[in-house]
Amino acid sequence: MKYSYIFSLLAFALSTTGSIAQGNCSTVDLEYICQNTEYVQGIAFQCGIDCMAEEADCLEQCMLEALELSMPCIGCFGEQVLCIVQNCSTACFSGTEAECAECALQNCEAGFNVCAGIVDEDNDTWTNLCDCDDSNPVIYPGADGTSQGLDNDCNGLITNDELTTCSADINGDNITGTSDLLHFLSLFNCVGDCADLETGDFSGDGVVGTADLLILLSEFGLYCH
Ligand SMILES: [Ca+2]
Ligand SMILES: [Ca+2]
Ligand SMILES: [Ca+2]
Ligand SMILES: [Ca+2]
Repeated sequence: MKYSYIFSLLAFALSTTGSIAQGNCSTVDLEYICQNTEYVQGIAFQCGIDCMAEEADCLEQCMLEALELSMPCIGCFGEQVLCIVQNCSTACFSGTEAECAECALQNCEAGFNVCAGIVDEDNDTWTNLCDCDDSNPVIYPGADGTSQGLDNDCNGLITNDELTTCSADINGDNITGTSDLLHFLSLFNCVGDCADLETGDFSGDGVVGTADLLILLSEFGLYCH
C-alpha cells in the first residue's frame, strides 16, 4: 500500500473546483491545512504507514495527536483511506505510485472534498482551503492587484497595486480618513481666493462644495496610492 496518494489528493484539492459547501472541516481546519500543507501531508503519510496493520481508528488517532484539526475533519482522512483500500488496492499494491495516485484522485478525491467541505464557489480555481475570499474571483493567492483596496493576493496586506486611487487623500498619508474629512470641512464653501481651494476641490469645478463632499465620502476609509 502506498500512501503518497495523500500528497496528490491534497495538492489536487488546492486547485480543483467543487460544488457543495458545508463539510466536516471548519474554516479554522481549512486554514490550518492551507498554512501547514506539507506538514499535514507528512503526518498523513506517516500515520498511514504506522497504521497499515492497525485498527480502523488508528489513523484518526495518530493524526489527531499530531495535527491541530478537529476530529470530524480528521475523520475525512480516515474515510479517504477506506475509500482507497476499497477502490484502489490493485493500483496501490502492485501499480506505480502514479497509478495509485491517479486511482485515488478519480475515486476518492471528490468524496474527500465533499466530506471536508472543500469547494471553489467563485470559480477562480482556488478552493476555500487557501482562497481568503471564496466569493470574489479577483481574490486568491498570487492574484494581481485590481486597485480596489482589496487584499487580492491574500497576503494580509494592501500593497501598491491593490490600493485604490483616491483623490480625496488631502494629506497624502495613503488613506482617506477622518483627518482628511476635518481638513475638508474647514474648507467647505470656500470660493475663489481660498488658499487651499485646490486641495479640497476634488471635482475640479472651482468650488469646495457638496460634490466634493460626496467624492470624499465615497472614498472614506479606503487605502489609496
Ligand atoms: Ca475560489
Ligand atoms: Ca476568491
Ligand atoms: Ca495583498
Ligand atoms: Ca489622508
